[in-house]
Amino acid sequence: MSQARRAAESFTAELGRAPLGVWSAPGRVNLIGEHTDYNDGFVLPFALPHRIAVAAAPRPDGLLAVTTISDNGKAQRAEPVAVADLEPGSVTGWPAYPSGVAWALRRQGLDIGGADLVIAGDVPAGAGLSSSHALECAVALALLGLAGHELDADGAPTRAEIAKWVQHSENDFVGAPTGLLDQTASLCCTRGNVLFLDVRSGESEQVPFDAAAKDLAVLVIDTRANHSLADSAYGDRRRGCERAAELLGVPALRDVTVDDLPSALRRLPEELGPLARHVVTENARVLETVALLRAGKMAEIGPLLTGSHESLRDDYRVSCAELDVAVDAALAAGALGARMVGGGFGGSAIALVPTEILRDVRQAVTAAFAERSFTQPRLFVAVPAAGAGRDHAGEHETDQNDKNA
Ligand code: GAF
Repeated sequence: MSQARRAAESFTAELGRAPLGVWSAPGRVNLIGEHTDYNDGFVLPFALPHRIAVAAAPRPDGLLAVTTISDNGKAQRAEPVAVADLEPGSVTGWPAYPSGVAWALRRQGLDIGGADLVIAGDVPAGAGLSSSHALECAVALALLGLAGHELDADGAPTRAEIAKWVQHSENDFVGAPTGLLDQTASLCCTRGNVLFLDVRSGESEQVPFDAAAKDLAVLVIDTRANHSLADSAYGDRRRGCERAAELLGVPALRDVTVDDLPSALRRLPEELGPLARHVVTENARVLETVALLRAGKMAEIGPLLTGSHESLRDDYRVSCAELDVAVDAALAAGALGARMVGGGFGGSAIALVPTEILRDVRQAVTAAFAERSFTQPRLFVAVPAAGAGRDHAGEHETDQNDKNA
């Protein structure tokens, strides 16, 4: 059953009336371009078939009442909050995510009123696949839809604008200093494509990505590790990059080219050099990857993926034992390239694998984890799925089927 249908049926069961509509948004993997978004750089994500769906209806009393439905169908209700009274710090824990979106939309002057929201989803939480952003994007579309701003309609807020508002909610209400990658991926990706986004200009291009047509597959390896360092380390890295840009006299590390790098490194203190080197070389790797994909040379992007991992591991220092084992085992078994994705310190890796050896790579990764007594990883093949939108009966069923690939 699609997540949209689960959310709609749960809404009716919990609240005794039908929702006005259902909106959903996907998780993502980033093919390449990690920790570049908050440096004004380039990213290349695609949407997963896994989605978070929000069934919604307006409430006349101005309260936001949110219920989530767990995998086993159990409902968890957050304390209803008055939308007009929302301010940073007023809501904590998971309800801060939907509340923050309502707050951010109101800050744009949008007439967001009370609502009942029932949320169901299957984006693995804590797996670095952007479940919280999928939740926020789906809530944003639901609240906008209830307020009469139908997505993609004439005069409606654009997807890129909504992504910025969701980022505002995440940064200033939830308190996580994240960039624009995940929200833009969830809102702007399209089925069958990776999204090449220039974060500084906001320009984007849908680049076709049909791995199966090249006898390849993108294997996602959710390591199930989630190290507590992640939040503080993310902020540290971000501040380090901002400081490096300041010392170099540029608006952001995006402005340093690979040719400038040797002289830039001479001017930076020892602890900031590797951060800058990662960002500069990663931006270059994204551009090379896009050029190869445009030229139909998907198999040749493998070394760029692996180069990205090495840079994240050695220079940016956001990998961990589980991610390194996943990458090394996949490569040793014949993957063309592999890398960690997302913020790091746990979560998921991806591997680009010839389909004829997919089974061997899966087995090699599973065996490597067993050998080290790590929790068994969750493995699936990811195919670029549709971005966020309003769900009409059965609309995302094809994507749902892709999850079983
Ligand atoms: C997390 C953040 F939310 C993104 O903005 C991005 O910085 C990513 O880590 C690293 O590329 O997912």
